Amino acid sequence: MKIGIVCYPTYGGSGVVATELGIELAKRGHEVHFITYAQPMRLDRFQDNIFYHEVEQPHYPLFEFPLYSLALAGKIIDVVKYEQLDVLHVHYAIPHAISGFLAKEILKEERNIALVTTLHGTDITLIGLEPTFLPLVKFSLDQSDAVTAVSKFLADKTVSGFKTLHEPIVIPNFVDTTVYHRMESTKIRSQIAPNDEKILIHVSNFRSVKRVVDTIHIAHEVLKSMPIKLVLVGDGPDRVEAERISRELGIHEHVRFLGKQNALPEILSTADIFLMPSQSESFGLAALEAMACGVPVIGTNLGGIPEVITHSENGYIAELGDIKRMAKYALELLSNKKKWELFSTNCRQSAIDNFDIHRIVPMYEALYSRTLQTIHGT
Ligand code: GMT
Repeated sequence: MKIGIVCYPTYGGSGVVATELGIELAKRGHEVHFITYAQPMRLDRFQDNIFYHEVEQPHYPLFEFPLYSLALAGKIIDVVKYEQLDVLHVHYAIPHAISGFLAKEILKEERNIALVTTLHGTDITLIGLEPTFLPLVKFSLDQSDAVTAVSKFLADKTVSGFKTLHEPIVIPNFVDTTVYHRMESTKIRSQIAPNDEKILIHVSNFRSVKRVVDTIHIAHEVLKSMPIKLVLVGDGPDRVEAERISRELGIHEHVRFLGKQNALPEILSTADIFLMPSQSESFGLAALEAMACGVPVIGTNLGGIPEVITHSENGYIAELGDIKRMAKYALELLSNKKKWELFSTNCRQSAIDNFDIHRIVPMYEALYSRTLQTIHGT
């Protein structure tokens, strides 16, 4: 198939999923065309069958605000027409599903393309619910030929929040367990924890929903009982506050801010526990990547997190903001080698059994084929 993929190219989870999906589809023989405003972050290696089309922003004195949605629709029309695409797969509803619909409508006489929309999180749980966007999102979902959500939680939220005509199909996020696995990491580990301290890790874009400051408070609690290091990977709005709190609590020497990093499997392999104290998380891709590297996760009982972590089997789940309980769970695992090893093995196994890329990507392929058959009446 010839597949167009529209996504945010930046650090967010939806861009990561879209890019990894495109790369895997290309490996499986499909022709994949990324249509984005910048090179997707994970599109960092050469791969046959992959093409990249950059959306250019029009500049005109009359346009006080950038017209990205329209520029994107125009670019999609161009690519569908000249590259003869069969499927357009848009990730994150706003504005991608709306631009996709517009392009599909404009093209319908000459090329009937299958429009597939994948919902990722705040497009449904937060920003999409704003009165300005809600009718646009609902309309574009009802007009998509197929809609998927990355968790059951998100599919349910879509139906309850938008009263969509159809329930989204759940296709969970995935990880390449041959890339994400526990690997030799003695060198990085000794740099981060020179006295062989245990390592807690958190990876995110430091937006407020991620509750990065909670990770500092958890580390502060754990440090009362044992020496540890807290490693924070990523960057974003809450970094400054997290740095300030760690200094205020006097634990800054035990907290390492690594900023944005690409060598995630290596860094995750140094860790003993992954912290995900999020306030909202439709899936928790970062937790899954950690689990594939054998790192048990302590997370909140919100959104799709319980669909990824099984409490007391491969990690722990606590109430939002319950710092003391999360610290207690961390201590329980860090001080019981046998238990940690069991959880670590279970994490890896769950990633392989339930979320491996080779299990999930065929679900998208099957969906594309079904959708094409439906729209072409074959
Ligand atoms: O920033 C993004 O690209 C998407 C972001 C969001 O805010 O919607 O992340 C969501 O998509 C990821 C990939 O499907 C999920 O793993 C995250 O849980 C989800 N984030 C939230 O729901 C807050």
